[in-house]
Amino acid sequence: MDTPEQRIQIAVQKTGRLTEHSIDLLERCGLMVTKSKDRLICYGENMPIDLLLVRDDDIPGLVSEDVCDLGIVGLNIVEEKRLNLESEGREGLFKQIYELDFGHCRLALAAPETTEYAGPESLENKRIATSYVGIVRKYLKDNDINAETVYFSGAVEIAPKLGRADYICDLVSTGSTLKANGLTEVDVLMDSEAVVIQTQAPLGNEKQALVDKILQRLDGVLQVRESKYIMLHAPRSALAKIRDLLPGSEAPTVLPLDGTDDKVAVHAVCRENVFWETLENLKAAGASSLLVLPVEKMLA
Ligand code: PRT
Ligand code: ZN
Repeated sequence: MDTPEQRIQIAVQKTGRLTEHSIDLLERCGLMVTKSKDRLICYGENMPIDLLLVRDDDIPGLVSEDVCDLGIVGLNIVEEKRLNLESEGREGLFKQIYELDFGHCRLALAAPETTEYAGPESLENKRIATSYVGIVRKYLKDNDINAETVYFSGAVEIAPKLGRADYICDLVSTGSTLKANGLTEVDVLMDSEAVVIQTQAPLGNEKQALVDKILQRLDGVLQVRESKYIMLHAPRSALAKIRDLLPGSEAPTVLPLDGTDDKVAVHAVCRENVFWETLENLKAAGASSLLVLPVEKMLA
């Protein structure tokens, strides 16, 4: 049995927008977890990796304080925590290593529809309600603006109606929450998505090897997300043109076809989606018997 010191702890959001995607991603890296009743910790069954299920706001702190080795959290939360620590004269002891391409949103500034916004200078002497005080203050400082930040832990969008603020700064994905509250997006402070962060504390050799392994698998899972395996037949004379048309592929494999001298089979991994237009262009260049398959795993 592994001692806790030898096991990797990964902090993941307990319940929320990132939970399902985060666990699904780790499962696609080969991790099988036992979901305990209280679901505070999910123990890895086939690897010495456990998931700590917590509020997303706590994740950068847990990784920074070395309670967890890795964490999956929105970049918005990471940046806010980093600025909060910085304002206390401390440094966030975590490094951001991977963008995970889910949980996309933007931290946007919005105002009642009647407000006329002409750039950051319109914020001078105004009140901005937000849960992201650190990021908003930095934005104001960078733009040399004097404005007041009003902290709201949730339901930020009702602040103007309550007369508590002139503007709000909150996360937006579809924009329907803003619309429902009579607000218009006027500026974007940052784009965000889920990221993996890692503690800066040195891990022992064994633990580091396991972290490297899980990160390599993560890389493999992320790389194949859009990747396709494409197979086609082509006349040798059309090879150069066909190679140019294959989207995001490295050197394709060219195989002889039994019974013909001038025709070959071409196999390639394309790291981008393959659209119908691409197939039609390949066909027009002389390709035939085109087949496109999804890629499940990849190890470079
Ligand atoms: O309980 P815990 O603290 O863990 O969860 P939470 O309620 O703080 O976070 P949660 O689950 O709402 O969001 C987790 C992360 O998902 C955020 O930190 C972001 O990185 C990311 N994310 C992506 C979002 C959104 N999209 C999003 N739309 N987080 C919040 N929202 C809010 C938005 O502010 C608005 O109020 O969802 C509402 C709907 O958005 P619209 O624009 O689609 O209407
Ligand atoms: Zn939260």
